[in-house]
Amino acid sequence: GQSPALPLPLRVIRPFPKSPQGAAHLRPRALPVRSQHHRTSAAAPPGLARIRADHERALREAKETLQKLPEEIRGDIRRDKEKVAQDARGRKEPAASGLPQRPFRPPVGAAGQEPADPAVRQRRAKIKEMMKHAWDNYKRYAWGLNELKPISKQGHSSNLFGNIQGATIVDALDTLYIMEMKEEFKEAKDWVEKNLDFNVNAEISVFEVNIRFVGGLLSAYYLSGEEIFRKKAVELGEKLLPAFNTPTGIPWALLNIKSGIGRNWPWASGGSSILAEFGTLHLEFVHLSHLSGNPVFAEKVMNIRKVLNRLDKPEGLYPNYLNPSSGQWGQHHVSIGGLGDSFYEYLLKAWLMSDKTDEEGKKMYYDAVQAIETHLIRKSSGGLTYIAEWKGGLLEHKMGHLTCFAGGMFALGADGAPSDKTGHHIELGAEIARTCHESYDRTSMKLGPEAFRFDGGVEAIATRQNEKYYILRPEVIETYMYMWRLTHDPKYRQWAWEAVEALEKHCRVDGGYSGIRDVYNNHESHDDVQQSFFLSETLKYLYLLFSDDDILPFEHWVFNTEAHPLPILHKEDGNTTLKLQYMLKLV
Ligand code: DMJ
Repeated sequence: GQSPALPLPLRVIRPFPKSPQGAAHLRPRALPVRSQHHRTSAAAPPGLARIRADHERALREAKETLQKLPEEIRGDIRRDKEKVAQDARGRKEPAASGLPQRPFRPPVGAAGQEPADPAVRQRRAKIKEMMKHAWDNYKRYAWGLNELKPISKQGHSSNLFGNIQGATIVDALDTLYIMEMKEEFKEAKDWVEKNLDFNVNAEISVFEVNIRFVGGLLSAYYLSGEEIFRKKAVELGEKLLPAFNTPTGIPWALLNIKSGIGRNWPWASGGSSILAEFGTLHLEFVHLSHLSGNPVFAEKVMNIRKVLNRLDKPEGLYPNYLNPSSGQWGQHHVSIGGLGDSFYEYLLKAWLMSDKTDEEGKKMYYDAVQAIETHLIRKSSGGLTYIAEWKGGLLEHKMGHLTCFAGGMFALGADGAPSDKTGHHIELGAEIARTCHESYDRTSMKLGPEAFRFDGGVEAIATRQNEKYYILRPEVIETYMYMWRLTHDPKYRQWAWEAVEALEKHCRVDGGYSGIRDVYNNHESHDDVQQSFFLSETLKYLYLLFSDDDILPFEHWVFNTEAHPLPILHKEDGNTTLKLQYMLKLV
């Protein structure tokens, strides 16, 4: 609505000559200024008279045109096209115009060599084929919508994104890029350019939109250098800012991005915000400041840390619920799975992404891991290490599929672990990987359940019907990827391949990939959803597992919690400018 009208007011009523050149060359150039005024001016000839006048003018212009040389006509057409394109650009990108110029640094390891070993190469090619199957079907049946229903072959909308559309496209961009699916990347980019619209009346999940849309756009920018992604990311980041308008600055979980009104999930303890949600904005928001030159994004997430650091933590643990008005904890439930998980992940990765200058993030991470080890990590009688949940001091001996990401996190953080604990943290990662592999191996389908228990005589098995589903989640494969990169133990590739075979056997259907309702059953009952994170995470981590380590190397990238790679802001690249140091509270 903010665009100036294109100068074509009379197009619909002008009788264009049916010349081979058509009418395009007659349009903006041929329209005298007066004719634009005809539309609104009181002096315009009414009704038939006006049509006749227009008709005569069109004939006159057509005659003039026919007297022109073909090159002149071609020149006119070119100029007209350029003008229309220019007008359209001016219309579409007003918010972006404020962004500072920024030289684009070519990314390190955005693509790599083919693996030398033919068997590995073949496996990698298979994973690319899976991506193609998922993408092609999304494109065929749900293009432009958020997700695909692969059985009913239609779009699936999740209320996490309100009516923001295109989650699968934005989530898949960087996977398409690193798999060198150039045509698909181009069509995804064109869609973003023409259709991705945040000017909608939508109540969205701040966390989900941040990790999938902001994260996806940031990665697409850092990989391809296409400005449209930077502009869209910053535009969306600005839309999320009103979520922080709470007495403490701890953001709301839900935000209407048109009205700027936020609220929390009605089920969350005493009106609380959720640790894993407000604690999983840091990486993206620091990059938004970095790319926009506007410190406000980084300030918002640094304030979250400040609030957390002022609070007492029971046994050094972070409860999952925090009230954004009072600044007090809600229920004392602690989890490294759902509701808590990526908060811990982002503490570690904030430190890594700052080129190990963010000492505060580092301390918070290693202190938290210490408390987790003491109070939550246990070993089953069968020798499996697991991470339990903590409810007001009592342990629930249950581990979620989501919790399995922690194996990769412990291994990734091993290098910086204090008091010579590097080997211990790698070992912890390996033990969690083994437990999570067991949770897959102990099902009929060799795919892991949503949650598994270590009580009532079972180990690594789901006992409740509503915990037996698998929705194409990535966490176990994610942990294999970190363990593979950091140890090169071939068992991780082996386990990942078992998962590929199970996905192909049970989740692949004609119309894409679907989740499974009960992985202990011999017959598939499909849930009919192809989650966008299957393309952004599961398939990307698999592809990296069967690639050499020089694709998205850890020295240069950290992955956000949706597997979107963000570059490390290296000191020697002049990235720790005063402003950035200020964001990270280093000055
Ligand atoms: C993804 O959106 C992210 O990995 C998030 O951290 C947790 N949930 C899904 C995948 O399971």
